[in-house]
Formats: sequence, structure tokens, C-alpha cells
Amino acid sequence: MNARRAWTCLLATLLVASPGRTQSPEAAPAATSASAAAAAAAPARATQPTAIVVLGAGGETPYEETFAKQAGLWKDGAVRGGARLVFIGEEAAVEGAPDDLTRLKTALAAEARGGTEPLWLVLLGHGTFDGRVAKFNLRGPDLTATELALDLQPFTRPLVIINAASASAPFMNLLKGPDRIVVTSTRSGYQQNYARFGLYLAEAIADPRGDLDKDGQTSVLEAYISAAQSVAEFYKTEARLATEHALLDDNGDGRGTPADWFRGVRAVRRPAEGVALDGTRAHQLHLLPSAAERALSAEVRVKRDEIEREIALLRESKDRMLIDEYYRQLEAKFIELSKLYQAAERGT
Ligand SMILES: [Ca+2]
Ligand SMILES: [Ca+2]
Repeated sequence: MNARRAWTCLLATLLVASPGRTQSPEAAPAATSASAAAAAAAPARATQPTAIVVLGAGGETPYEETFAKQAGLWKDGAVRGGARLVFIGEEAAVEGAPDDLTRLKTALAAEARGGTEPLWLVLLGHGTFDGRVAKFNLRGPDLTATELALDLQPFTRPLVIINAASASAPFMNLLKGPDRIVVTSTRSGYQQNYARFGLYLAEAIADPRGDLDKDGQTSVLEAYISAAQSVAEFYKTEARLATEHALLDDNGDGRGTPADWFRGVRAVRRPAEGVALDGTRAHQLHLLPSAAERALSAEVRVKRDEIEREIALLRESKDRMLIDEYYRQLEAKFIELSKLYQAAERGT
């Protein structure tokens, strides 16, 4: 039994034992024949995760090196985690070959739209924002946030979209949606300096040292928090004003939650009235899942994720509830979770 399950069962036992406790988008280009053909052949439901890692135009040498290092870490994590890897941006341009934008669009079109296995899209490089259009810089034509939003529109499977580039913030609002995790390295399109967040995130995403809750795997949320802390420490150590502040949105409202709102994996700051916190969904997806996580069937994972979401919503409602009622509902949810794990271990 892993730490997460053990903790759930223990908490359920304790609760049972004490029941009396009180823009203006530009026109989308027509789909190329290659992407149209890929879309026609795409399966309806994904049977394994996919990671599309995109290495953008590096510009000067030191940047090229760090972006290539990030790409290597993501590729390694994706393969070790059992994802199908699609990598765009490494090979030297060949005369007559499709440009990277076309290759990305074709890769997206070829992906299954539905299912429960996530699609990771990781953008590593530089970005720009001119006050109207946000772009990720590719070799050849750049990728605009608006165009990517259109390409992602048909997807209902879980999406993890990481834009580690400078000036990446506008991507969040355009790419937001149900069951989508969007991480950007900046909180504004005007944070245009090289963003260090990307390297720290790549280093953390499959690193056990980022496993804050010690369940044997590093979630997107844990890697995000760890990387943002490293960014903050870098600027503090250098006695420089931070020019980047990463954000994560996983509840589909397009409003990111800053990493310094979390203690461990729980948000401790309160958002503005009517705004919900992020973090629950991002703590359920892992590039490198533990053996225990991989052993769960898709059906059990979906049910577990739903119960955890209900627990998170309940916690957010605590102040508006009678305390006895809060604990009664919390107890019921933990018992449900515990029974789910027990049934999964019995294989029933
Ligand atoms: Ca963890
Ligand atoms: Ca949000």
C-alpha cells in the first residue's frame, strides 16, 4: 500500500472512530491536407498518454543549450512514464520538409480527442507578446495562442499544457477549459525576459525530490510549486527583481493560482470572492506515475479523482458550513475513497 492510500485508509479509520466530532482572434489558417488526413485517421479515445514536446527557436547559443536540456529532461520523463513521445524542433531544417508549425498541427490532429489518458503539450523556448497577439517562437512561422486554442478545441481528454516561454501568460486565458491544466512561466504577456522557470520545471517534473506529499510520484502541481520556489530563490540570491512569476490554472476559469499560495500541496491563501482555487486536478496527473498509480484501472482513477475533487470543494466550503455537517460529509467522502482503494487492491 503506498503512502497516499495508507493515509486515506488511516484517516477514514480515525473519522469512523470519532463520529461525534463536531481578444480579437485572427482568422485560422485552413487545415493542411496533412493535418486533415491525420485527423481522419485519429482514434476516438486515447489508450495511453502522449507527450508532445516542442523545442522552439533558441536564438543565441546559451538559450539553445538550456532549451535543448529542458527538452531532453521532458523526453526522458515522458518515456520513463510510459507516454508516447512526439518531439518537434530538433532536426536541422531539411529543404522541402514541413515547418515545425505544420508538424505540430499534424501531430495534434493525429491525436485521439477523447478518453482518460492525458495529452501533454510542452512548449520550450522564447515567446513574444505585442499587446494583442501572444506567440511561441518556432523555427519558421510562430505559433499564436489563438491558433493553438482552435487546434485544441476538439479535445475532451485531459490536457496538460505547459508554456515555459517568456511572455506566455496570455496563453492561459485562451487555452483554458474543462479538464485542462495550463501552466505559464509568467503572469503577464509583458514579462518578456528569458524565463528561468522552464529549466526548473523540466528538472522537477520527473524528480522524486519534488514529491512533496511523499506518495512516490511528483505531480504537475508539485513540480510547479518546486520550480517556482527555485525561480524565487534564484532572484533572491542574485539580489535581482524577479521578472517572471509562473501561474497554474486547472479549474478552467483562466485565472492562475501563484505557487506561493501553497504550503505543501494545499493552498493557504484565499482567492477573491467567487474565484475558486486551483491545484486539485494538477495534483492528480504525473508525467512519471508511481507503480501504485499505474496499477489502478482507468475507471478507478476517474472515480478517485472525482472523490478528491469533491473533498477539495468541501474544504473550500468549510467556513460556510455547520462544523458537524462538514465533518459528516468529509467522513463519508474519505470512507468512499478508502473503499475504492480496498476494492482496487482486491481486484473487484
Ligand atoms: Ca506526490
Ligand atoms: Ca483557475
